Amino acid sequence: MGSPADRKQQQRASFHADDPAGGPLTTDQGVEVDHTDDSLAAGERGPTLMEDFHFREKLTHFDHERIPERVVHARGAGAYGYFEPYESCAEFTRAAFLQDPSVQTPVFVRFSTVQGPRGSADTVRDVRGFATKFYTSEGNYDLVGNNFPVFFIQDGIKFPDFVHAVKPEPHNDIPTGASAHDTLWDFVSLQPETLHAIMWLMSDRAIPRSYRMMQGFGVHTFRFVNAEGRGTFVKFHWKPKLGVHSLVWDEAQECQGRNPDFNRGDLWDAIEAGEYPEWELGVQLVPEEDEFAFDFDLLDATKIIPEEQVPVRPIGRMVLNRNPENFFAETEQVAFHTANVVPGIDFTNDPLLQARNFSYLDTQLIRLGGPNFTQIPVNRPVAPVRTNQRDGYHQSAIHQGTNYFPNSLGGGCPAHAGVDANAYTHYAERVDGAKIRKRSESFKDHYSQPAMFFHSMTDWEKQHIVAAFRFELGKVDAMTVRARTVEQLAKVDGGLAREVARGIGVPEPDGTEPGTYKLTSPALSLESLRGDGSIRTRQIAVLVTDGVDAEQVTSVREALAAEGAVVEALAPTDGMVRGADGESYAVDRALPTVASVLYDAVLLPGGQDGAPAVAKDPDALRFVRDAYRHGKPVGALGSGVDVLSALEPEGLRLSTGDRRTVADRGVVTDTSPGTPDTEFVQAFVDAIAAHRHWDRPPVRH
Ligand code: HDE
Repeated sequence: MGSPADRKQQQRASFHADDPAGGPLTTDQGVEVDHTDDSLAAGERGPTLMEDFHFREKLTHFDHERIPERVVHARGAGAYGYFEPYESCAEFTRAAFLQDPSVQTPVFVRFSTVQGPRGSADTVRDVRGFATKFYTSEGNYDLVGNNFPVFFIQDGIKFPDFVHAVKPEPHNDIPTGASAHDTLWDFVSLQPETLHAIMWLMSDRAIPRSYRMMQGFGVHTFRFVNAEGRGTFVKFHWKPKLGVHSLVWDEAQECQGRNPDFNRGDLWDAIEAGEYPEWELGVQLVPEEDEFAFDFDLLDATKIIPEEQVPVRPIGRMVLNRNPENFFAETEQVAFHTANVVPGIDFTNDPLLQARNFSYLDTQLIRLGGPNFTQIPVNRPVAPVRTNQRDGYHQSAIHQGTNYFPNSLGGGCPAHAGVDANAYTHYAERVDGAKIRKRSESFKDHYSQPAMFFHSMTDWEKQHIVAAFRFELGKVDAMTVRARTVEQLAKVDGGLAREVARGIGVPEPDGTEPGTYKLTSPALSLESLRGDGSIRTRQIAVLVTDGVDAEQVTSVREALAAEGAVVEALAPTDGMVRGADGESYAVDRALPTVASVLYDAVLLPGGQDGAPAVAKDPDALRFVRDAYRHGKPVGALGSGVDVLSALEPEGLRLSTGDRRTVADRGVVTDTSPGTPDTEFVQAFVDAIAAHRHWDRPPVRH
């Protein structure tokens, strides 16, 4: 435990509860208990006695186990790790954790969905939270971001309205984890500032394949301040090493039932397997004198600074390498707050950020039951804490000495930090204005950036957006709301609005024609975010049954595993299958317990004497069909290729008779029997690295 990043782990270990293996069961008072299966009663069939203190304590504690869930972002998963800068950022900020590449700062990150309650499914269409707590040597810094760079509203006073609209409807608490309902779209159609974030919500960014494969954004313009007191505007970006990858909507929906913990489990499993997820932290820096150099307002959180205009400069990397030990103690009780800043990082007057700086502390007081939540292990800074704050619910510190300032009786301690110390000083921004309740004129353009987002998409991304709008609005009962939303879309792009209108039974509007908004930002397309191109941690299913060519399976399996993929053999029943060579081979999972939506690709090996290995199993056929329809790579070898004829109704046309490797839009085949050559393996690996094959007809989006 030598590295600085271990400081948090050492502190955390000191809070471990006593080892239950170390002695018998006790009460909360430490009294040993010899019997916890029957309550103390007056006679064999008699009433329970009040004096059964063990029973009362056990039940009472249980009755109070739940705390309020987060009002938004209730469902989440967290992990510990570290951050290290690439080089000193002293030119822009004096933040200690951004100075020295040899210093690792411990972090805790919590990913989340927003709309659904704690028990809702992971793969819903939603924004994902990406909140990072840096336990720096100067105190905790929280970067509480999302996986979209823009937000739905411009002023925090609208947050309760927006959240009420998107949350389940008040009369029946429906729908769970979904935005496809009347109140959200009613709000959107009346509040055009939502449109930019709505475009992101309708895009594939809202259904990430993995928390490990999504970007994070600080959203607001923040301010760096260097040692000389010079300020620089800054936007924060997290970029995942594995690239940004998404699910297909049809798949995301099925996944909600097949594995509601799809994203949470994926993060947990990767960390347990030593496949530590990694992100690069980047910053867009804008000198103060360029504050008004843009055709939007830097204080408006519904706008991005296109990367082509201000490049993202990489400044460090974060690795998550440790799962929490107790979900409630750590992931549930972690308390983020946008106002947790350290010297060198400051705010701007973004009215959304200003509201957040109030809301996060306020919400922890109700959620965690009082002002001492900073003493909870996951929230404790590793920097020393010396305050005059005292008492309150759940106080666990035994404070010594005086509790006021100034004092002489306590030796004047804790004293003010000296002038040379690294105390936080607020950026001395000059502020002058009349008290008014009015949205700034510079916040008024609600259409050009949604248009830029849409126009920056590839054709397949645009198709997915249209399909998402049709799905969501198709679930809205009020036709007036559907029509009004389409009218808003028409102000973004006439073609988009008409396409959507055609799918939802409302009149096709005129509207903004191509060319009105010229700006594009290629960096917004998923095509530009492929990551390192590796297939590490991708889940590959190999469908096997008795008579399978086991040698074939073993050779591909080894080759894929060498690339870091996770390969599982799935058979109609669990246990063993008998290979064509007469040997027994272990099955990883029984087909009825899994589904194609839980894997990234599927391989169909050949069978004995040319017999297809899986053809007769309906689960296997459905597996292959779903994988194909969702654009996933499909590999087939020898007689396994015959199984693909089941995909002809889906539009697959195989070039038959070819014995060598043929790779066509993610379908990779080799009809020759026996061990495949490296050409096949490479083609299959490339198909997996490409993630999905959108050009395949007619993939169900
Ligand atoms: Fe939040 N948000 N938010 N938010 N938010 C909360 O704080 C709020 C906003 C974000 O994993 C709450 O501890 C207001 C933007 C994340 O624990 C609450 C406004 C962004 C998380 C709250 C916003 C976020 C929260 C609920 C508009 C992206 C989960 C529980 C002014 C930059 C943190 C809690 C975690 C959580 C308020 C807008 C991200 C109520 C008032 C913009 C990732 O305080």
